[in-house]
Amino acid sequence: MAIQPSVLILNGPNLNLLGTREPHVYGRETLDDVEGLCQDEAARLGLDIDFRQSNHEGELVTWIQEARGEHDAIILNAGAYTHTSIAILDALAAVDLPVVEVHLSNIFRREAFRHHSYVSTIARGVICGFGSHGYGLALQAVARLIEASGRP
Ligand code: CA2
Repeated sequence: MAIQPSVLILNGPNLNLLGTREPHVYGRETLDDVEGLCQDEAARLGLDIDFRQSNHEGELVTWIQEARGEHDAIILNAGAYTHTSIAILDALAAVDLPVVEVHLSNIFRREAFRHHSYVSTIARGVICGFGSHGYGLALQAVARLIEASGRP
């Protein structure tokens, strides 16, 4: 049986707090709920996923570097590092995998400092403002990108 394509889903700082505070901005679901949603959608699409969260920029950089040869695409909600981290941008450029950027909130309806994203400068596409549903949409997008790349 063929091995299924694998997608690394990375979540940045403070996303471990999902469902505990600011439900009007980020919804009521926990990060475990989001992982469950991703598992269901990935099974439907025939993808394997590796779902992780870190509050540390360097750990996210290391995981992105290690994705080479291990995964076929990356879905990234880099949290606040979206707006600040050239290190994460450089790691994404080095790993040379398709990247889909996700945000729970619509960053363009929020403070001006959230309107710029370093991740967007390298992402194949960006999904924001649809809450946890955005992760499912991102999985659909990477499934298409992987298929279009001709991966067996
Ligand atoms: O909308 C998103 O997904 C964000 O990536 C979330 C980040 C924010 O800095 C970005 O601008 C947009 C913040 C994540 C913080 O998550 C919390 C969840 C619950 C309670 C407190 C923080």
